[in-house]
Amino acid sequence: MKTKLKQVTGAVLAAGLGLAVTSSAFAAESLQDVMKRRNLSQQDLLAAAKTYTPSGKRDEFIAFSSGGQSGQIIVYGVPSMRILKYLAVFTPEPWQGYGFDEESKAVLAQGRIDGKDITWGDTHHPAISETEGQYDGQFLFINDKANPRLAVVDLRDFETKQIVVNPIYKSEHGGAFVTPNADYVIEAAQYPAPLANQKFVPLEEFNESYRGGVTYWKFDRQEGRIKPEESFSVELPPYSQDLSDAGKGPSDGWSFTNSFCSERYVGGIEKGRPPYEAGCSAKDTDYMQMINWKKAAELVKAGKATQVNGHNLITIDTAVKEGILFLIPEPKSPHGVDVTPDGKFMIVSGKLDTHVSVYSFEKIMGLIKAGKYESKDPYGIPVLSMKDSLHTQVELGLGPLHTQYDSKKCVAYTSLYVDSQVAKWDFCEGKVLDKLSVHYNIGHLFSMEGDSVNPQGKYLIALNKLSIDRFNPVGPLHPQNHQLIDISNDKMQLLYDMPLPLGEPHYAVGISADKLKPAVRYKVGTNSRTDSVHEGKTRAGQERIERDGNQVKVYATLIRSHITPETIEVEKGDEVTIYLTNLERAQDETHGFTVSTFNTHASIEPGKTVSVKFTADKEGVYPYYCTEFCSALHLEMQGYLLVKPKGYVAKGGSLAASDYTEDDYKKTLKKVADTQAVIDSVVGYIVGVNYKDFPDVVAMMDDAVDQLNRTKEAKAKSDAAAAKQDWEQANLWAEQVWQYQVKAADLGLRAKTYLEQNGAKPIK
Ligand code: K7E
Ligand code: CUA
Repeated sequence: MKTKLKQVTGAVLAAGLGLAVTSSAFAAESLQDVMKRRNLSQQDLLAAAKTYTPSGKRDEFIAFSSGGQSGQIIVYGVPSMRILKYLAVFTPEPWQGYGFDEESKAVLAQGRIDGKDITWGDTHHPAISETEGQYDGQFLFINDKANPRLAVVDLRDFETKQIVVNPIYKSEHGGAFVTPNADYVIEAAQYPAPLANQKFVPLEEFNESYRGGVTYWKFDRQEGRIKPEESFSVELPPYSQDLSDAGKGPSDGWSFTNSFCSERYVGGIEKGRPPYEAGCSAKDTDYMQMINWKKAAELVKAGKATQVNGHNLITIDTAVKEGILFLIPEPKSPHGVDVTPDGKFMIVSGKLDTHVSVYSFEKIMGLIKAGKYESKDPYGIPVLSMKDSLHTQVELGLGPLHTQYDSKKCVAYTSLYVDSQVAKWDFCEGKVLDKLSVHYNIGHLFSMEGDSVNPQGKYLIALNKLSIDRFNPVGPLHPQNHQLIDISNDKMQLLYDMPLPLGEPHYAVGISADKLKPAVRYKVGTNSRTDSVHEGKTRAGQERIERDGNQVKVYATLIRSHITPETIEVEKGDEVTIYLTNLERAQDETHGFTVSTFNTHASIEPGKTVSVKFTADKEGVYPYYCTEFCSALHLEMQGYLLVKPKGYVAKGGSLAASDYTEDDYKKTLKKVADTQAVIDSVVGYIVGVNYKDFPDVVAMMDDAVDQLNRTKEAKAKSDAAAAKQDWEQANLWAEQVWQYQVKAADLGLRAKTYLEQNGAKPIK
């Protein structure tokens, strides 16, 4: 039950009855008592103090974590580790109406491949849009490894706006990574395949006809959308491309992509061949693939790209001829490549090597300028000397994977998968500074804004896989474990374990909370998925049902606590579209909408217009209702869809009556008068302070005035009925007056509380 009801009824009662106060005779527990009872150490208390976030307090950072196989994104606060939201991206999610209303279905439909719906994703790497290399908090991108796709989330409303399908890959992994001004979003392939769609090529022709690549999706910040026609890819050999990163500072304009299985080994264990894992790690080195994407973009503009599946592709031959593609050996089966905040170094971790390798961009440029190549790979791509490209190599431990950066100069953190540790080290000097054991099999790790040019330090989070033994058992499939680590001091301190039960998160990013400025409502009539005015936008009083042949369009509105219209009559076989506009302006006055058994659901936040569509293919009576506990009379926020047989003729008759008396009517009038007194006192307070300085309060007051304005018509109807001594109608319309009052009082009390908590000042 929402507290609003309690507030209103409480206030109504308090006006007449006064309040009882309860007291307690129990002694309070001391900190020592609690430590003893819960078996906590001093160190535990210290950790608790660093992560505990008191009720009502907010987090300093917000993390966006991939949701792995859930195809979603998980949003949580740091350091509290409180989950705030799951963002529906590639997978239907009913709470948000995602995949159940027409607007979000249209977004999901952008992700269809070969004409088929794909209703899940394997999300790996979220990336926040950047301005000059710093997180700007405007957009979020994430990839789908399984079905090569990329999604755009707008952080103004935390909704997925666009899904683009990679036109040439069959899987991808090295995305999403943004260039320093988010001009491009990088997405690299993973498992090589023929680039032409639906083309069969036998595995025997792997070396000749299978390919990988890196795609650069052009992002239009103004529109908040990727422009596929201005995007392009650079073709790469059938080495399995892996993680990528964009250069910054001195290395801006370049991108770096690791590879594994540069052996180009093809397994076939069922035919007696050694498996992929053996053949793919036979050589000592794989290749880092360096691409000058700025020059590549110019080549595309100059018409030097070929078209594959209608997409711009710079072939390996063109890339080599134009001098925009180079290879550098790296220790075998590398995983992460992470450009340092100053853009001078690329740090590569080899899963099967105990070292991290720090490559010097300056040295590499020296080799390229001097034309000093060690060799060429089988596709004619120049290979630079690994030795001459390295700044240093540091032995960290077993299974280094990913690296993040601190606000302190030269300080990096690398995850050690096999050792289950985090290594803190200095990449300038090449020395280890500290090591911390984490729970188990750490994959990625992330520090706050730790892959930007301006890392914030303070916290590091370890993303552990396969969280055996850690939490209360919940069956053979375990949650994952995100571990919060304090990195503000020389020694790292483990603070907290958070189970994440929504797929396997790979990477996550953390941003200063004050950079996020999401809206609390939409402009009335907004289609949130296209950011434009919805064709079904409906204002109060414009509600209607239109029919054109068997097409029925319902223009409905929602406001506490009714849906207009309250009855929808259609015939069997009709195609029904219901446009739903939430007329509220107050924060969080969300309504939901569903019709029994038509597999449809919408979440309608203030101002939003969404539509649900279905064929009324069965006769019957189907209640519809609001699915969000939005108000005291939420359960009454209902209506009926009546699907009549074709050609049904009404039999006449009237709706059941309740026989209200004059007494009932008078009681209702008393209730109305009492509530009005509460409203008057609340309004007295609000207009006595500088409420106009608080936009949220102004919005609440707008809604409250709306509600009160409606009482006039209801009161006129009530008075007219009373004059005719029709106590039934007189009482019911008086009840409706009270409904409007209750909602106005509710808003008024919320506004008053808000003003009191936010330091409103009396006006003279
Ligand atoms: Cu799991 Cu970045 Cu996809 Cu490493 S990746 S762990
Ligand atoms: Cu609207 Cu419940």
